[in-house]
Amino acid sequence: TKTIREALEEVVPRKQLQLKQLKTEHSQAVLGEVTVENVVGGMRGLKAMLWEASVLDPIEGIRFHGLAIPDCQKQLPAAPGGKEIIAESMFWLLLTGKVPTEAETRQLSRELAEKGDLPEYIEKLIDSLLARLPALAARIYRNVYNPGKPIPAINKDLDLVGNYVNMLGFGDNHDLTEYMRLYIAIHGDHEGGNASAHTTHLVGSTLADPFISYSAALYALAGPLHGLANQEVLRWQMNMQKEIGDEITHDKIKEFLWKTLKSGQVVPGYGHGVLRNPDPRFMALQQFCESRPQLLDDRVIQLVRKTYEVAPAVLKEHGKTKNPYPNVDATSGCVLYHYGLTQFKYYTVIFGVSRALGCLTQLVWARALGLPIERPKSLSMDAIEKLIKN
Ligand code: FAM
Repeated sequence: TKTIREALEEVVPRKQLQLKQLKTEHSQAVLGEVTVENVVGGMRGLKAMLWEASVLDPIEGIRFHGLAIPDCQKQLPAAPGGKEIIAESMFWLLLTGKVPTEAETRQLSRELAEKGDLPEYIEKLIDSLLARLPALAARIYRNVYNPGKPIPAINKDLDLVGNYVNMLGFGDNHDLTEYMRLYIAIHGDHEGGNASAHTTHLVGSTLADPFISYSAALYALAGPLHGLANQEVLRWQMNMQKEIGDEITHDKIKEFLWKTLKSGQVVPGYGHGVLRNPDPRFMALQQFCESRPQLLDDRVIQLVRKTYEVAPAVLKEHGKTKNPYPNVDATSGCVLYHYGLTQFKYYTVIFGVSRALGCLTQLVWARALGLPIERPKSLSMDAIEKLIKN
């Protein structure tokens, strides 16, 4: 059984060599062209960033080192007594590119639980942040919503998310624990260009420490077009429920969707900067609901499902968004709500605990490969016009 350090040590020299070869043999190779649309359109589509752990295909969705979410669900070890992927097995895959064995996963759980004896260069990057993040996020939750109640100590025999749910005060809810394991594993990374990942990378490229780099990312995650969307979705769904009453019909949902769009708002949970199909993370969370009859009886969960049946056609007719399909946020909050984690404001914090997996993985790689400070060239509109004329 390898430790995560040993697994990483095997990969680092190979990747360092790969980067060296790219730099020496192919540094002038052209990867694409830069158009005015790229520059004025938020850099969408511009291939301008190195990111190792995941690649987002517009149609198939996210792949972690080539593995799609259903592959991860088949191959990555779950918690003892559980079925869903856990953060540790996902983190191992993201960091090393390899599927860990069950024993390696358990060992990483224990190392994190004990804030283990990791070597110094990755200790700073992984152990000091990743292992403590659930406890920190749980303390915030308990202080804000349940002040005065004691927080249970970390159980060294439990996985990271098992401990997190326990500290949040829901440890006896096995289904919520399993949901959170799946949620946190599949939100772990989504390529490098999304706002939070890119922020970590940019700030980290100044050699700011991981706490500062990831704190900056959380501010990006807090925007309603990014991580805050998951709480916005639930608020919006509940307003819809209030307005349309007990009898949920496709026509009533359609009417509500049009009302949202005509008021100039976006439909939260729909659309994406890269994806052009229903998000496989949305599908994985929907499948979780379908395997549990009590979730299917929940009215908000039914409303999410029914909205999915009509929203893509409405958004196509509206004609603006390039992707009329749901992203993961369209469904993630309603299941938390069902299980009693009803404080919307906290949902983006859970996303933040999860996204640390991918962002910190890339920080490790940025350090291991000695990537330079990020510094793209900016252009004024006058400069763009001059370049076009030439
Ligand atoms: N409802 C209505 N209009 C939408 C829309 C939606 N869900 N998504 C995009 N549009 C509009 C968009 O506002 C833009 O309009 P203008 O031309 O008037 O500016 C037009 O369609 C083209 O946008 P796009 O190229 O399809 O999307 P972008 O790449 O600019 O933006 C998102 C991507 C995700 C910011 C956008 O789809 C959105 O605002 N969605 C709703 C918020 C949301 O669910 N965010 C969560 C994203 C999630 F993946 C995450 O980060 N967790």
